[in-house]
Amino acid sequence: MLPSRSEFPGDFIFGAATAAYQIEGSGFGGAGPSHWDTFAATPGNIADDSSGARACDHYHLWETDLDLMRDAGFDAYRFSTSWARVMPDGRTLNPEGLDFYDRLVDGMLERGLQPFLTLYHWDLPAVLADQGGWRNRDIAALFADYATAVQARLGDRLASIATLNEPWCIAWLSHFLGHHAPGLRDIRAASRAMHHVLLAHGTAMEALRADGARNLGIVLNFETSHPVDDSPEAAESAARQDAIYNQWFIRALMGQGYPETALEGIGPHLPEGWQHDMERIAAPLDWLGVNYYTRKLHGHLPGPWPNDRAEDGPLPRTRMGWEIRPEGLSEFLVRLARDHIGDLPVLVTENGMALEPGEDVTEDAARVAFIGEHLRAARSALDQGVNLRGFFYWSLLDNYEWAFGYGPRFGLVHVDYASMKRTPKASWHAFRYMMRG
Ligand code: PNW
Repeated sequence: MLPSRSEFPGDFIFGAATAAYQIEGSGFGGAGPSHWDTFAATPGNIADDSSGARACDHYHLWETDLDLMRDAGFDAYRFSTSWARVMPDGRTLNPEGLDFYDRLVDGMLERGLQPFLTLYHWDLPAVLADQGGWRNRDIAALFADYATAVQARLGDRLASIATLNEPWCIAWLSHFLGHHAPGLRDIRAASRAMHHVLLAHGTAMEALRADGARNLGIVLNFETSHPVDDSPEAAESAARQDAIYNQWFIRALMGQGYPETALEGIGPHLPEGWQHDMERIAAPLDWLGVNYYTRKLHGHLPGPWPNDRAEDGPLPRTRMGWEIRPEGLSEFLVRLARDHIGDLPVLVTENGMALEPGEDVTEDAARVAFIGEHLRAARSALDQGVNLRGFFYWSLLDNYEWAFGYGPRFGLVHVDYASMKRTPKASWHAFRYMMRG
């Protein structure tokens, strides 16, 4: 059972989230290829060697999907625009792409759903990736141009805009750990990306403000870092990962500077003169988005900085292997308010779980329990004074789970990838029951 809606403030926003590449289908409607199309085309990069070429065919079934959002009774829908669809070469407008999002936003308003846009959820135009992508400083101005083009067309009807989804994933997971496009394992590339994502955010913020855009934010992912044992090396490793994962971005955004523990290894590779960008990066935000899924245990690994070994501990896990630890959500929200953001409005922009294969059915009681526990953790953060304004479940639909392909299913709604039939799961019904209050 989910908690009752009346346990939350009257204007608390409930919604579900998706991302363009994971649901739309790519490579038609005038869209250019993104670096995810090229990354997925290399055998071995994706668990089932699949791509987002068809995904959930949301590009054609978007009305059905918005109906599912409305019928669940949600207040808001968090979606993303694809840069490669809006600008196939990263620079030139594709009117057909913007037309699609124009219809989508009108469709949300017709159904009483507030449109929460994310401008970048990882589908970088392949042309820009070939020019160095997030390693190249030019990305900042190009991203700002893309942001203002979308704002010019949709801005009058949007409830809010997030610049980037999960800079840690864009920079570190993709350029140091190599799990996501462009699949690099290179500390220099990763370090530059760690700075350029933030510079792109700050540059876009400035341009969007100048164009009168409202309610601007960014979405960060957080993962509590715990030492794997009681050795001093493990304590050091957990602290280092906390600095890279949980502090790097929020500190810079709040004008607190990059954390020393992370600068030790990243600093030597940062672009020259990076200090002069810090003011632009710290452009005032209207809200912060928090994505929370799990925790990690960290220990020492021989090798070059950051010589970390990450593990999952003994708690029950989801299909992703991620431990379930709801109290981490309230801990993070409280810590963010105390150490970084104070009273700034915050939204949980993603939280969700994938089920074990075989459990990927519509009777997803484990998911209902997971959501209930995390909503209670969100409620606890409110009780502790956090200015929490809403909660978005990840995801509305089963969809393309990046490097894991179509295996893990996060949806409130089951998708049959052969027929594209949508079937609401018990978790969708639980939300519907809750939303009716
Ligand atoms: C988020 N990690 O990704 C994304 O915003 C979604 O697109 C994605 O489907 C969802 O979480 C579930 O995975 C993450 O390795 C991917 O720490 C990987 C990590 C964190 C977040």
